Amino acid sequence: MFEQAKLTYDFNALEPHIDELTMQTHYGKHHAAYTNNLNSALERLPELQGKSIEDILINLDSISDASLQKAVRNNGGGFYNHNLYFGTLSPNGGMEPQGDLGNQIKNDFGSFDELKKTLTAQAAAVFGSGWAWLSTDKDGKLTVTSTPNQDNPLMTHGGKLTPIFGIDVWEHAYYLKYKNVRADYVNAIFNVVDWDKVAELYLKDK
Ligand code: MN3
Repeated sequence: MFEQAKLTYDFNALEPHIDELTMQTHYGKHHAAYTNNLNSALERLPELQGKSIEDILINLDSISDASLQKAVRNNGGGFYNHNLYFGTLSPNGGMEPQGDLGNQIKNDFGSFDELKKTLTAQAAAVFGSGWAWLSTDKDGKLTVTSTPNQDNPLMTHGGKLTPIFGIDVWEHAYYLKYKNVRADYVNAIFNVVDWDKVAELYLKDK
């Protein structure tokens, strides 16, 4: 049984950048539904019992039943992606990345501002629902990509990339406050990114 990671802040804590009602709905309804639906699908896949979500998502092809594979892809992706998303936001965020992550960003993108531009452009370019990602490989090199739906870099790169930060650009992430203006939401989210947390994930996963 997978469980949603507990939020370390209140639903209203990310105001005004992410509004309370969006957080309630996003965490309390959307993320909860992905988690429940993942657990339901896994009840029919006893061979996956005890495996980590990362392992399951990297090896989706091992699920031979096409509809179950799709259910695990969509809901397992939704479960994992939102744990990462909510876990890297914080009312105390918005600072610049420091330490090894800060140095690697300068190395791979030139500056933190350039990384933000690249992530923002990827987020804007997603047609329909999806995500923009910052990922690391085993050598610590950083890459920005995007995926449709609830896919993520674990799936698209067969475990060679591990996401350490993702921007959810599904309309449910921003529509209540920002309506159709995705760009304003993407700009605002940088005020609440906990780069210390992202740096922790970077050191763990590189
Ligand atoms: Mn979402």
